[in-house]
Amino acid sequence: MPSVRAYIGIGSNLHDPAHQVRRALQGLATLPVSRLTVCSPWYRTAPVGGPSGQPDYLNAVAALETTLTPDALLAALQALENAQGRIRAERWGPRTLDLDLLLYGSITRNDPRLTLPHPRLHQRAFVLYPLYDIAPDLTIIGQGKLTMLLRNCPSQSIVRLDIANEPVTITPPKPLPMKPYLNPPS
Ligand code: A4P
Ligand code: MG
Repeated sequence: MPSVRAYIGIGSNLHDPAHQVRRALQGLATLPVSRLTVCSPWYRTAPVGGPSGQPDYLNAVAALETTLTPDALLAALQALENAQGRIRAERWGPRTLDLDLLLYGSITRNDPRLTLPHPRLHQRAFVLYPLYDIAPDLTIIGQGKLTMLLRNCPSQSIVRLDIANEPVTITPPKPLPMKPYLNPPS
C-alpha cells in the first residue's frame, strides 16, 4: 500500500504543554509503518471556545507519511492522548494533549467518529498558521487553498515561538519570546 501524507494538529494547555508536545512528537515518531517528516514551529495561542479562564495553548502541526489506515491512525492518536493523561470532561475544555487528524491525503469523510478534513480546520488560526509553515502550497479538499483560508480566518490571538524546527529534540526557551505573527502570509 503506498504511503499517504497525513497532517496532525497538536494542542496542549495543561501540565507543562512544552513537555506534552515534545512527548507527543516522540510518540508520533514511533508510530508503526509511519514516518514523522516535519513539525511546524510552535505557537502560543489564546483558547478558542470552551470554559473561560483556561490557560493559553501550545499548538503545532506535524506531517506523517503513513500506511496506517485513517481509522488505525485515529486510534493510534487517541492512544497517545490517553497515555498522556487526556481526560475528556467538557467540550473544548483544557487538555494535556489533543491530537487531531487534520488531513489524510485527499480523503474526505463525514463520520462523527472521523471527519476529514477536520471540520473546524479552516476556522482556526492555531491550525492554519502552523500548517502554512510546513505546507504553504496546500489546498484543503472541499475548502480551498490554504492561503485563501488564512486570509479569511477570524482574527485570533496567536504568537509564533522562536523554536528550531526540529521534532522531538526541541526545547522551548524560557521565558517564551513573544513574536507576534500579525498578518497572514500573502
Ligand atoms: N473526530 C472526528 N473527526 C476527527 C478528526 N479529524 N480528528 C472525533 C480527531 N478526532 C476526530 O474529539 C472528539 C471526537 O471527535 C472524537 O471522539 C473523535 O472520534 P476529542 O479529541 O475527544 O475532543 P475535542 O478535541 O475537544 O473535540 P473537537 O470537537 O475535535 O475539538 P476541536 O475542534 O479540535 O477543538 N483553542 C486553542 N487555542 N488551541 C486548541 O488546540 N482546541 C480545541 C479543541 C478548542 N480550542 C482550542 C484548541
Ligand atoms: Mg481532538
